[in-house]
Amino acid sequence: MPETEEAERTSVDLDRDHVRDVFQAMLKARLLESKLSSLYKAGKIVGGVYLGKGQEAVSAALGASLIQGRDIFAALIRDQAGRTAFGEPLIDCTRTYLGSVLGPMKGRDGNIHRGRPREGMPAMISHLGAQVPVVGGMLLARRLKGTLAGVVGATCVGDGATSTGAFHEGINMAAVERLPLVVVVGNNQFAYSTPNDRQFACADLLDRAKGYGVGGHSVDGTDLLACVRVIGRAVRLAREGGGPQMVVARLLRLSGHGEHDDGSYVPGALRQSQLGRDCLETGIIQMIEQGYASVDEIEQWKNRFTDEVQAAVAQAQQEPTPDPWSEDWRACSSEPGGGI
Ligand SMILES: Cc1ncc(C[n+]2csc(CCOP(=O)(O)OP(=O)(O)O)c2C)c(N)n1
Repeated sequence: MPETEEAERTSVDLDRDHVRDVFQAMLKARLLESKLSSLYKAGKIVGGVYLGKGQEAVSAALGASLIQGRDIFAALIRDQAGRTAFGEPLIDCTRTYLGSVLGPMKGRDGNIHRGRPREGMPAMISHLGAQVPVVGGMLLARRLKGTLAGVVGATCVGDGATSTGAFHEGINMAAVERLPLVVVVGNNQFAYSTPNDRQFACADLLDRAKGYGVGGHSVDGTDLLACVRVIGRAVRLAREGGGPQMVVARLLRLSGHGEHDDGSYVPGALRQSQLGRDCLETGIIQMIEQGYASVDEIEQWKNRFTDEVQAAVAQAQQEPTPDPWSEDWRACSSEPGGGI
């Protein structure tokens, strides 16, 4: 049995508080995103809404394995849970979606394109795979400054992103430099409506890790505890000097590509398969059966997070949007010699 599958199945005790943190981030993200979906359908959000429904276990397991204030996390469109686990406040999300001038992007950039670079969260780049070289570059910069010790830089990508040039160049460079980079691939079987067999011809995306000489790990992305184990292990290996690590998580996205898409191209049989399990539902069962939380506790968390989501939406809704007449920002520098 490959080492990683063994790690996935092992019954090694997990840290109770850590598992509870991961689960709470999943739950909070699901509640927040279901509110965002309603706001979108009510016409209250400008631009697209992209959800991580079904991918929360993978994303939260990564976000919670990273150390706030030290590590780097470049979240992508399915990473509300990872952002929450890494410490992004809900208000950053609602302010950006609702265009508040008080948000981290000051109401100038849309929905998921938000970040706090100084706090280790580069603002999301839409171009697929592009964050792999960005995180690699940030790690290299820390090496040059002498501040890389004990740091991990991580990003998530989809299966489609693994066929882009930026992904390959980024992984290759990180492998050559043995950077502490973790790339988690959420293989949700589709890149928009293009299925895996029209995207790549290798048997498994892990073959790509082998090709570049980086550590490879495979995990059932619908299994909360397996995600905590396998992704946690990959982060630990990178932190301890093992070089770049790639995790491929098998799952299905339980929403359309964005809320404008009904996902009707996903075959029913796939939805009914193991891949189509809802990681939150599986996670609730695991939490209760394995004693990480009680039914009552989960109910209390749900109520508390629902209130927090409502409060974050209400606050952002009453805040001003940018005033074009008082904005002094421009894309091109007005400094002498600074323009294009
Ligand atoms: C370089 C580039 N090409 C195309 C797009 C348009 N686009 C955005 S998301 C997406 C599909 C992404 O699929 P995948 O990487 O599998 O991630 P998923 O959405 O399934 O999580 C495409 C084609 C883009 N953003 N960047």
